[in-house]
Amino acid sequence: MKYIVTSALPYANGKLHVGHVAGAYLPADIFVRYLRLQGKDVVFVCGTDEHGTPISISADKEGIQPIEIVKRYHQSIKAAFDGIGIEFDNFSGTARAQHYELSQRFFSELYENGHIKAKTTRQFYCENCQRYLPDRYVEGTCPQCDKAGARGDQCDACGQTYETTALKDPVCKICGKRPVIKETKHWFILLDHFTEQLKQWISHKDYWKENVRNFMLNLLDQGLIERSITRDLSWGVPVPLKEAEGKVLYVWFDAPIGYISSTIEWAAKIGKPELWKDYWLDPDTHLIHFIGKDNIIFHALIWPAMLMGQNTKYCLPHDIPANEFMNLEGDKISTSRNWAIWVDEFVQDFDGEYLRYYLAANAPEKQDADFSFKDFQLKINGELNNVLGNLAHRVFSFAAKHFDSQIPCVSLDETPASLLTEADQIMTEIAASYENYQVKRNTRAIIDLARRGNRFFDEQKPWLVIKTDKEKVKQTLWVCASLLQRISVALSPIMPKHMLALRKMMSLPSLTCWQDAFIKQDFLLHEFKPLMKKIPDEAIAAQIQKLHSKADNSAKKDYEPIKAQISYEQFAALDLRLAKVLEASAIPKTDKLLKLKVDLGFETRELVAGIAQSYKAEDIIGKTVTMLVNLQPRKIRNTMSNGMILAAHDDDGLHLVSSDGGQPGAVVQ
Ligand code: B3M
Ligand code: ZN
Repeated sequence: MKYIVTSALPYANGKLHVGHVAGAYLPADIFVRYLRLQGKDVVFVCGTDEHGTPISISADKEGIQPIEIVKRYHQSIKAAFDGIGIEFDNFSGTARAQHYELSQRFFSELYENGHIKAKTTRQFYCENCQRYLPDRYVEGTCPQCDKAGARGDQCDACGQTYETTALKDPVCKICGKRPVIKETKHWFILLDHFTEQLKQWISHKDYWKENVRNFMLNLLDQGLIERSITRDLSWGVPVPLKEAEGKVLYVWFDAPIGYISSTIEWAAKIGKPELWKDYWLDPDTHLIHFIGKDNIIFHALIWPAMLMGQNTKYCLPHDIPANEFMNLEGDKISTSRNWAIWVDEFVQDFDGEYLRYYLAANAPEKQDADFSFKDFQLKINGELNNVLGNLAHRVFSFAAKHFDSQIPCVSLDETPASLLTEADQIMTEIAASYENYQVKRNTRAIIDLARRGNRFFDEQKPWLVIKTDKEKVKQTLWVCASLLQRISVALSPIMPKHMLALRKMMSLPSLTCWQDAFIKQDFLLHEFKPLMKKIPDEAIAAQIQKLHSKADNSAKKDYEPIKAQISYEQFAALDLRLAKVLEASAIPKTDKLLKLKVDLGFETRELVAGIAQSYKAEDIIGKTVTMLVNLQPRKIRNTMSNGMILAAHDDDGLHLVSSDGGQPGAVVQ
């Protein structure tokens, strides 16, 4: 049996935070590692979702092309996955040529098979920007809950989706003007064509998570409606129809196709370009989509319908484990308020596998979970260190002291033998939980195994018995080491590197399969060092402080108070000019100051500018900037500074106010 395991494609529009990881990525990675231990044939794919209005809006704001935003975040997201050991077989992106081609083929086949129809619709249109305003390009008041800040397609406050034109008090996100309503043609997928097939398909899915299955049954009950799958945008996969020029496929139409195009890319990369077909074109393949709960409708309804409408017979999703959300310190994670823990920063401060363990132990499987730094510390110190690390330490150091680091396999009396029998039962339960995506339960079961080992060690009192019955102590040590051997397998999907280290310390070969847990053998200890490290209180206090100060800073940004009013005369007293930077050099022994020579047309001047933390000298030579030329000269570090250049500052640092044309000396007013 083959498996295709996927994780929702993260938008290439921001960094990865712990909430993302907890929902769609870590559970998938753990599942794949487990399947591989069971010898299953799995391909694990993902990639960035590179279309959609948030990306083109970010690009508009920065004055760059969407592909630049995409490249930036694709890299950053990939690095974050590497940092926490999430290892896809392929991590692609949806702006690649073969993804375009496949997405267009999906559209064309649905179209030719009569599952798509065109309709004239009403859309917001900004006359100032001369463009339609799909989805997030327009903002207004929610027609359902009356809260401001609702988007064109959805209100984040109440979670409702609605017809864009229902939005009250709409404004264009680009220029802030009020848009008009204009007609435009769009293409819709006729979901009701698939009602019977979907009902039939879902009737066999009694093993699905309840939230996903009920959601689907509910939708099917209500009756399926047609959904628009095109947009008036320039960034996206062009709609492959002559009459649809200038329109692109809706991001949610092309995104799931990315699962297939990523697999195609993988097959080509490993030199077996046809291999993807063995997975996707086999109806028995277990296609498993790990997602967050907000993506259920797309994966459980629209995507299967898209697959059903193709001539090519792709396999359909076998299971869709959708997770709930993760909050942070009791509050919803919010990237705009900077209330988030970014994975790349976190792994600078802590071992990435500690994060994996914590997110697994606290997985939002059945309900929303909360990330709390104190709880993180408690789990790492209290469970990994005090229970698991402690068991390894006491067993290994005892064996080093009394048995020359050898723990030979011995035959067991009833009590130690029954401990291993129980352990093997727990191992069976652990395997079953991995199969059902219940990683939270497994962290408990595994720590419980270690706890049993500690209890057994305590009860057997080897430090006393060693004086009278060496053989009995050998049994104690071998049983505890055998528990550690089982743990080195059971915990490896969650903490692969640490478990590899544990196996090395016991001279066990690298893992090949789940059965490695049960091989009876002698253990020879090899350079053992502490398996886990404790997280000190200061480290946690520093994280909590960092989190709050980042959030405060981002909140402040919104409320920078306006200074007292001034008269026009006061403003006119400022003599602002364009100035071209001729020379720039760092001032020695300072890290903020640059010495500049600028051309003002009528003269050149020297001045000192406090911009060195954001600009290198060579970055600004040749730039035309804005300068206050009638400011009293001032001596700074032995240089007479004759004027001041203007810069804006925000969280990212300083940004020189430069001009897009004009001669040096020109008056700015
Ligand atoms: N990019 C949405 C999300 O991250 C999305 C998933 C696509 S999966 C095909 O919520
Ligand atoms: Zn506009």
